Amino acid sequence: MSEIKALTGNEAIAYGVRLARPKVIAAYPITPQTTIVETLANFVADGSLKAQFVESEGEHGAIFTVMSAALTGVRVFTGTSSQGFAYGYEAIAYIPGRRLPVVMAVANRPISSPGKAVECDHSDTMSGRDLGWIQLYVESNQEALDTIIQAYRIAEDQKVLLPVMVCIDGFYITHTTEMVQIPEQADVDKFIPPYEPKHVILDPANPMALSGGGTSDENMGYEFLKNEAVIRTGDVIKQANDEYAAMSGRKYGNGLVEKLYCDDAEIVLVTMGSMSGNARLTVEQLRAEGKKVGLVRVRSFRPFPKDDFLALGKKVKVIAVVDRSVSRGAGEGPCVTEIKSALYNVEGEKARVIGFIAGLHSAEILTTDFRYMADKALKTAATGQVTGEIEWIPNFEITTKNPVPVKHDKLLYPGTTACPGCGMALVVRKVVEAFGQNTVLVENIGCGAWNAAQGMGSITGIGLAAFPSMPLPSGSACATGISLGLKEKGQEDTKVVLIGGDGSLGDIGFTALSGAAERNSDFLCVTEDNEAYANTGIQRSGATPQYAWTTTTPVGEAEKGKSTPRKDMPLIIAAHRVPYVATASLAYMDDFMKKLAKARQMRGFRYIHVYTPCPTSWRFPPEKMIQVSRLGVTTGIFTLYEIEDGKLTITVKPEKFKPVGDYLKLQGRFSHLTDEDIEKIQHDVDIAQAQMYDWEKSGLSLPVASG
Ligand SMILES: Cc1ncc(C[n+]2csc(CCOP(=O)(O)OP(=O)(O)O)c2C)c(N)n1
Ligand code: SF4
Ligand SMILES: [Mg+2]
Repeated sequence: MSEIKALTGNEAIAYGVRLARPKVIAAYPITPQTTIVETLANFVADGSLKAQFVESEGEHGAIFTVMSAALTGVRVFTGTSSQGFAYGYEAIAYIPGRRLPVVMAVANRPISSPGKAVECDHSDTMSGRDLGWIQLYVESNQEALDTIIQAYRIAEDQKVLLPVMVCIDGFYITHTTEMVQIPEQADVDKFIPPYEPKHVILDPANPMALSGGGTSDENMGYEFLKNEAVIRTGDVIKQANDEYAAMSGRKYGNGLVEKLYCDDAEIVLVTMGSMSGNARLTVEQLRAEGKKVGLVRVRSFRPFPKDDFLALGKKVKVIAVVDRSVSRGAGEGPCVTEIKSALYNVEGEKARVIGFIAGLHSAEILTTDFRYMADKALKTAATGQVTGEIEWIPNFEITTKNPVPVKHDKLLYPGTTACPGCGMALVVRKVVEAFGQNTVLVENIGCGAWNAAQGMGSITGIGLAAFPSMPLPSGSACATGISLGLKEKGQEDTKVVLIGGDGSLGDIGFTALSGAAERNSDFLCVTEDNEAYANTGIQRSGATPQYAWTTTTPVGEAEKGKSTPRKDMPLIIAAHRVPYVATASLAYMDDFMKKLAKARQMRGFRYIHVYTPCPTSWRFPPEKMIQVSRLGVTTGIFTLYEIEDGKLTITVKPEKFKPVGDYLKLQGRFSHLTDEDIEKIQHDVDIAQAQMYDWEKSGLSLPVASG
């Protein structure tokens, strides 16, 4: 008997993925996709999914990892959203040309415009609609699960061999709970038998090299074939939909579009994704009032169901299309453009096409809005006149206000939106105190920017010139640009400080950080190390210590927290031979302030790494923040030091080290450790401490790169 469970849309996706039995999964957390990855991590940890699970350093890496695993002939899965889609774009664009059946779930969310963009619309996936991916947009949690399974069937079909994006509306679907029927594993195994590609590209038994070249003519030929394959996929999607219906009893229209009351309709509304529920309700109400209104939900945007709209365009008077994204400059949404283009060459009577841009950044599309749209379409049908071909709806605030300078009377204001006991707010405050007014503060997205310094310039936060939401991978590049711009303007006295998390600076943004260090760019970088991606819900980062529980390094039958030791960022930066590297702790504030003052006086690239315990992720009571910080140092887990000219000075030397258990046992993230595990950690810490003290005593400096 198949099971029925209450699942969020993201969990439904993860259940679908587990049923498909992929061999390699790689992903990077981003709201609102994160819980897909977390659920899959749990499946791997509890042994119910046998797959290699890669917690990647960013989306670029995650998507290239699954692409490359697919090159060896195994089934793969990844997922992303918004900025992650943008950051992974090179990899996303690479895959269709290699004809690899990668399946990727995308939790639809806008790509950042000036304001915050943690909402829902289709502008992320729409920006990749022409790359050669199949794009399926779903309406419900059940359809999300079913479509993931169908996606493998479609992608792996010999007539297709293309990647498939399963697009689910962020928050509306990803985070709402519905009853979902989970198909039987045996049925799914029959529907998508093990992936056995007829050609494995990277196979030593049959060596071949993927050409990066080709003549212009040959390459144009490949483009032709790719385009043909996407178009051809329409029939495969239909067949998969029919056969899935035979297996599960669930059918989604003809696979490409789902129609309601279209046979005798005078006008039809066209929708995509979660908005279709309100549209359906409105159409039912209008029908009850005797109005000849129909609904078409576009499920497959690529391939676009041109034939369905050709047929419809000959039957109905008006097609009213609702787009949840906009082709800026074209003045309309991508779906309306497709439908107009499909109908352009139709001879004789054909439907008029009108469009609505709605629901951007999660603006609600209510039944009253759909009623308004349907009324407009009915009026157009009655008069034959199109007035206002494209309309933005519902009402929104036109944000054309001129910026009004805010009068600041303080550098620091009380209050923060961080969790109680968060160390980050303290770090930001101490940096501002030490650096003063003539400073530009750059903050990478993460808890520090969103929480610790949130409200800058209003009643909480700080009153400095600041850019508090630099894209996760690029804070160091942005700080470089700001410092060079100020120099060109003769404002060399203005200091630039970049604050970011261990995840942003150490993983996804490490390339830019290393570049800035190697160039000796003129700014201070402060890393707030809370040993996790806290802002997205406590996933593992490169700085997460071995054995620690996080949502992507769970503790289960098959796993015991993170399996590898933490990345030592300050020492890696020191290897760049920059003017100044230091570590700091919130329990040793004098030491931290001295280091900030020293870094302020210097020029070039300076780096301070602050161990910043996070009560929420590390699972200890907020009032113990300073105690945990202090124990981190007195047990020898963290060493407080400075490195100048490659030489190490330890700045805080506990008289006698305490046992590491005192530190570990205060934190829930280590609660699964046995006495034996703790002994092993003690052994590692003893060695690391001895090495640091020996290095200082030797007076030796870090080797300089030759050449
Ligand atoms: C390209 C990209 N991918 C993913 C995200 C989602 N994201 C926002 S904050 C964050 C975690 C950052 O971790 P860290 O730098 O350690 O900061 P913390 O929240 O722990 O302070 C992630 C993964 C993003 N903003 N951009
Ligand atoms: S999750 Fe941790 S780092 Fe983020 S605001 Fe809360 S305590 Fe601070
Ligand atoms: Mg962090």
